[in-house]
Amino acid sequence: MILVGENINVMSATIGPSMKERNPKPIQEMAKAMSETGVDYLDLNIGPARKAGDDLMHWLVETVQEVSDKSLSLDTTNPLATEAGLKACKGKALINSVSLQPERLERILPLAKQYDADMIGLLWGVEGMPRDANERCMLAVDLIYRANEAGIASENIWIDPIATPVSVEINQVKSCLEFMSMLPEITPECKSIVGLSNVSNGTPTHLRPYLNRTYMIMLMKYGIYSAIIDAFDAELVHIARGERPEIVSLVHRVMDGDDPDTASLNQEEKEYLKTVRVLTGETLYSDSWLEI
Ligand code: THG
Repeated sequence: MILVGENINVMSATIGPSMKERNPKPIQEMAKAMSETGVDYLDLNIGPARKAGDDLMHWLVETVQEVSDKSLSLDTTNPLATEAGLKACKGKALINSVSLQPERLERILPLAKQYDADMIGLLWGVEGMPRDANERCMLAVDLIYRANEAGIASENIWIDPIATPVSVEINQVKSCLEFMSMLPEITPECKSIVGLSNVSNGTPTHLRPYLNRTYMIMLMKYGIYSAIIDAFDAELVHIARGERPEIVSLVHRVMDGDDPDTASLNQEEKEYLKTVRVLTGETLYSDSWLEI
């Protein structure tokens, strides 16, 4: 799997102010630390960056490239900032969060073509969030058609069905997964990506990794190509690298309807079992799901 580290983002308590002050040190330290975790891409998330976003993204790309050779993902809704980032990127860039608003597509698709960049097609439509797997399919078809029309090959498109917090709406967690099982039929060429931390948003910080890791394993059953992750979750990276096949196999068996005897499971296996039951909707989410 391809892993995109999410930690350089404007919402972060240390990175946000460093971006604002153009203070390179905390950002370069973060980029160096992330580069050692085994992620493939660094996501540079500057948010909407309405004011001087182009200056910020240009500075950020150069600042990160001084200390890291990782590929970069440009995450902003400001198209001027995207273009400034594309100009500064040494390698093939990934343009993040290309949603289906016509004005956004009009600006971004020609940039993706011009700079020969990959793009993340975010399944966010004119009416906002898709409600189920079918709406995601319709948005995906629409997005791929428009991108192809603009000269972008399907293999350069990474489809993101948008993961949502398990504590808010379990049906959306299920739809995102269901969509992933349908994607190869819609388009065998396109790649896929999911922001795993979205799933655990709003849950207790120390428990987030359980949800992120288990959801990734569930998505792996349907051949997910890549994930946006907390680069410092070393266990998540191990799993993605195929180093925990027995845990992956347990989760997949449970998804197929297997009901293992809990007495035969160790502590870690029990935790995965409880978490997969929450993410399939069989158990209602509560902050104490691991203790029940
Ligand atoms: N899909 C795509 N792009 C995305 C997302 C997605 N970009 C943004 C987001 N989702 C992925 N990035 C993050 C970044 C940080 C967090 C979650 C997702 C996060 N941060 C901690 C918090 O808010 O509590 C800590 C922040 C800090 O470092 O202080 O959870 O789905 N295409």
